[in-house]
Amino acid sequence: MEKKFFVPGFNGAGQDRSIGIRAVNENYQEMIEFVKRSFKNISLLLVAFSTDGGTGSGMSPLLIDLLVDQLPGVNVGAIAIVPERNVLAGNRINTAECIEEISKIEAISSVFLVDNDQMRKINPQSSKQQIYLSSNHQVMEAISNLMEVTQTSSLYGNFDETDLLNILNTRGVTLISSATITDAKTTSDVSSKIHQSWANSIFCPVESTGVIRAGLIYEGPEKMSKLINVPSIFERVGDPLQLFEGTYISEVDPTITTILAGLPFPTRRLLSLEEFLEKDKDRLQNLANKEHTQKYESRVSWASSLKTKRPEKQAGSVSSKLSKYQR
Ligand SMILES: Nc1nc2c(ncn2[C@@H]2O[C@H](COP(=O)(O)OP(=O)(O)OP(=O)(O)O)[C@@H](O)[C@H]2O)c(=O)[nH]1
Ligand SMILES: [Mg+2]
Repeated sequence: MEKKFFVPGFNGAGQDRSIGIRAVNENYQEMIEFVKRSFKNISLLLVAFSTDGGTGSGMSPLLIDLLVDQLPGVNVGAIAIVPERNVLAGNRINTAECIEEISKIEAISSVFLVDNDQMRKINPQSSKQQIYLSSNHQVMEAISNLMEVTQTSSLYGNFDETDLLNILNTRGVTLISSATITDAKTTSDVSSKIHQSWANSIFCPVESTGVIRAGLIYEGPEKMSKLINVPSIFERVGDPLQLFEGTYISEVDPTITTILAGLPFPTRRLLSLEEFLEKDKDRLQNLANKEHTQKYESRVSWASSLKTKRPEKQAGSVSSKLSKYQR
């Protein structure tokens, strides 16, 4: 069933975040009631929005901050879209403001940063719609696959719902990725396949160390599972505080799914969006000032007088005309 709530009286924000914020300010009670009514018995709520528009970007940080208090027993996280590299200043400003606000919410759980650039890298020729569709699809697929795994039992070690929630309730940036390791011959092959999957997922690539909680799920033949070496997998990002593992032996192509949670915000990726503004600061400031000062001066204003009408004609007296023609 589709569950949608349209905030009455609002129809998009035209990239103006303050309109999104105002919509929540004026309607938060109805919005929270709607969420409570629509999603019963949940343990995690993920709020999905794009950071570079006005509506979602403006609304979501405030809404999440309210929801974390108003939904007892529910953890609240975010699925936030980071725009493609080539977007213009207005979008970049919104993303920077939105991500900063999201990162400061104290009681937030996982923040998934869906990077539209990642899809673009793989499909440079695709339309925006194709990029959006396939990234939406992959995000949902990644999350629902994980939930499916938690419903499966294994003699070799379960990855259950509590494990998943433990990871997803971690505050910070979270990433899910899968690597097929069919051709791997050594433990280092396996580790490097996993590292590649961190760089090529639909989420912002992992940039630095600092994973707090992680999950590692293996599906495939038993023989390949021997090539998994935890220290070498985490060498690049540092050992997490807790690792939750699941091993599911079957004859499918060997696949390793990793979940990294508690990562710091990807400074380099976000800087690449911000740098464009910094580099173009003077020109952008000029553009903004010009809006209020610019004028056009016509060179033919003198010509306006050509059109001035003759003064109202005053009826002369008959006698004066008669006398004028008198001979
Ligand atoms: N991955 C993905 N990105 C999307 C999708 N829809 C929108 N985007 C991203 O969201 C950005 C802006 O989206 P908008 O739909 O304009 O944002 P909004 O929240 O509606 O805000 P306003 O239109 O300004 O009111 C785009 O530049 C994309 O980065 C989607 O379905 N998938
Ligand atoms: Mg829109």
